Amino acid sequence: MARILITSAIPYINGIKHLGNLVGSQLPADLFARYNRALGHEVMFICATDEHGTPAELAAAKAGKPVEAYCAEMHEVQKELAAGFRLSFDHFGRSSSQRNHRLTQHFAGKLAENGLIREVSEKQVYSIDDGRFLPDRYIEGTCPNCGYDSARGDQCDNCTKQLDPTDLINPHSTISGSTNLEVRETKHLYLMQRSLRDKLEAWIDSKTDWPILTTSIAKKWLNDGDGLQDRGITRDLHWGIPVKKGDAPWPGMEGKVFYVWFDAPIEYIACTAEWADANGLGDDAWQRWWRTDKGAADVTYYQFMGKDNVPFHTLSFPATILGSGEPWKLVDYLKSFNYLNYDGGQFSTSRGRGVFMDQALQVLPADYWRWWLLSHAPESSDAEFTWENFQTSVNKDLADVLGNLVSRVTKFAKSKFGDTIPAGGSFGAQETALIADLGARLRDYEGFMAAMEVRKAAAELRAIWVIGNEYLQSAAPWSVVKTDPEQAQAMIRLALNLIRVYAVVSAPFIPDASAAMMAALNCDDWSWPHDTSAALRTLPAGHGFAVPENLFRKITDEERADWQSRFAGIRA
Ligand code: B3M
Ligand code: ZN
Repeated sequence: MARILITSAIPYINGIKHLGNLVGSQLPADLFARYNRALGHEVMFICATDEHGTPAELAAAKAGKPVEAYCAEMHEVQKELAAGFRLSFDHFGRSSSQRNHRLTQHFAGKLAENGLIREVSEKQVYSIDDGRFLPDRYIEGTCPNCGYDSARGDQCDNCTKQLDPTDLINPHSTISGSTNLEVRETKHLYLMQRSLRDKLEAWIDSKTDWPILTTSIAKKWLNDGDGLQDRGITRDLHWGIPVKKGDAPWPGMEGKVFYVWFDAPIEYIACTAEWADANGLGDDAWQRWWRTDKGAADVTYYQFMGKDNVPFHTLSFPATILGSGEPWKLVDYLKSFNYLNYDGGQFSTSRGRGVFMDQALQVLPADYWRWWLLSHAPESSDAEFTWENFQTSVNKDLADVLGNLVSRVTKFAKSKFGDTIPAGGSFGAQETALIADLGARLRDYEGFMAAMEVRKAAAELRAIWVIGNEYLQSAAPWSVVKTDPEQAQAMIRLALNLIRVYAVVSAPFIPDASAAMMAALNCDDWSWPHDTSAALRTLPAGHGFAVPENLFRKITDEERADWQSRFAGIRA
């Protein structure tokens, strides 16, 4: 049994996430967590809301609420939606937790102790009309690297370069649009990432099995131009984690908070401590996941995120960890995703374009979305959601292939042989062939799942469903029953067992349908089919079963057209 730590990028608090966000981090992380639990591994799956920074302050102001209350409310909203999508986090925490306050201050203190923090008096953009400093995201202008005209103060969305607000050409405030900006003096802490460059490079170079997307982004920011830059880790904001050196005050930094990207990844660790607190466990319970001196040496740590988050996880966060000089766990495998587009354009939270998590669940249950999103995950390139494609996938893969098999087999079995699994006959050549074919495909499926090849795993799972249909098509128990009822009984016994195997192996993708299949089989044996032949003999003759409700319904052309126009506009 292995020990597997999984974190998903933690979603910003300021609004409901769209399906592009979901498929780029939380959903594939959930797939991987469920798969590893199904194999019997010990899994810790962590996610949280990312609650600090200007976006949270501004969203709260817009909602007319104090920022603490706004964050508390939005955390509950996101938590409920995560549950709606069956995201099986062991804990869904909050980056504003006391645990994260203490741990973030602890890391900053260690970094200072190790000579990796310097104080910088810097000039920062102050918006006279807004009456405040304008950090990061609330200044837009032209990217000095690629010329994109809507680059944000912290990063260019076009070329992914991490930026400082003063780098921008022709800057303006995104709060008011004002260009009435001036540069004022303020003091900030900088993490001296440059001094950690060699360590970071050696570490990245040791990750020979990372996806190309991940390594190429990491290498790019390590080596491009003048290479890795020291990063400001404090901000002139009210809402955030107060700047302290461990437990001690930090002279000269009163009234300032840590930069949201400094504390957000630390929340992965803090969240595991929140999990321990919530379960009445001591510090050793979470430290055995994170501290290699306290039991985490045998943990394998996987991170899931969209490609825009990769630089922060391959450079900034590892710099914090390595710079602390303490034996914290570093990520072992970083799975990153391209973007999902929406119907000929981009999903966009700020512009309200696309389908958002709450809207999706109002239209159809989670499994339909999980299946489409995962089977079309933007891995090797960007992918696109269209309603036509969604309709086709749901109707063909889920309704015609899987749903139809389950309903056909259970209905036929019940009508011919009653409420229990029939005892007659024995497996012949066709059944033996199916067992061999299924076994080979299951091993391929396991390979893709272990490698987090999400699309390939989905395609293999679909192929696993298809061979069951093909078997039934050619074995044709509905004809055989007329001439050789014993043989037809053996076929149906196999087919009912096949449904159990399908429930087990499909559960990481479509957990609700799997549960319904298992319930119809009056069974709770979720053991993984390592031995295909034995797995297809698990449910014995005489075992009771029922015909389940239709597992999946088809999407009609009218519905498709209706949803397409309903979600064509801008979300209010
Ligand atoms: N909240 C960005 C995002 O939601 C950011 C991720 C933080 S991961 C530590 O894409
Ligand atoms: Zn750029």
